[in-house]
Amino acid sequence: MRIDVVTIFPTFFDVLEVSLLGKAREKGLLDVRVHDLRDATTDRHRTVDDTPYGGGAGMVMKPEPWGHVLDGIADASDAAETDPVFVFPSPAGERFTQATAREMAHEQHVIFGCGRYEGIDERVFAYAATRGRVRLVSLGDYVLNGGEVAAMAMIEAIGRLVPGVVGNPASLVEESHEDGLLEYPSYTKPASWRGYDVPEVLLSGNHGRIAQWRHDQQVERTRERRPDLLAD
Ligand code: 6GU
Repeated sequence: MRIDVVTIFPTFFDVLEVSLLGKAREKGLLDVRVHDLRDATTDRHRTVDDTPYGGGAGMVMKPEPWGHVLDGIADASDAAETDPVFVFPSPAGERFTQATAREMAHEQHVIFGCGRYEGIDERVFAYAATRGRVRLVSLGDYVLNGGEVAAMAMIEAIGRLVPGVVGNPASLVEESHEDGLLEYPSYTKPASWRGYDVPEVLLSGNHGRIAQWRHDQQVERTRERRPDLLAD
């Protein structure tokens, strides 16, 4: 899977060199390329933003550098590939969920456009739609300073679902959100620790009872912590 990231803070993405995703890149499972938006500017000050038409607080990212860099990435795209998906992290986007991550893990090419300031000139999204599919995607109902941290979270959520990235695929199945419920609680040795005991059922060796208990725990936790998930 090919992932391009456009940002004015390319070093944010240095962390993608470590841990599971770093290994996946070494193995060639993920081809991640980070582009500095300022390299696509033409003025001496490498300007990427300007004041908003209509007035208001803050600055808006100018369309020209975005057009230039998105063209460069789309043109370099393998001609045989299906159209890329442009993902613009935005608190004004659709909600990013495990289902979104699963969909995107099937893509050949995802391009993340990280906005800063008050956002990106709206015409950039319309233009990107002529070069691929476009999605504005939000992590949740709170505001970050820019798309970088959100893109990183999405890249990790998507990347770990790409076949081969997580060593034991079975470990992806019983996670929170995979079946619409929160994960059941986990325990390891010792069976007794500082007065806290591992639930007896887990020591019973009765796999049917264990499965039932785990499922009950999932439902109970979900009802307590995330009743909205049960409503769906
Ligand atoms: Cl995707 N971007 C920004 N800037 N803030 C957010 C977000 C995204 N998701 C939640 N807050």
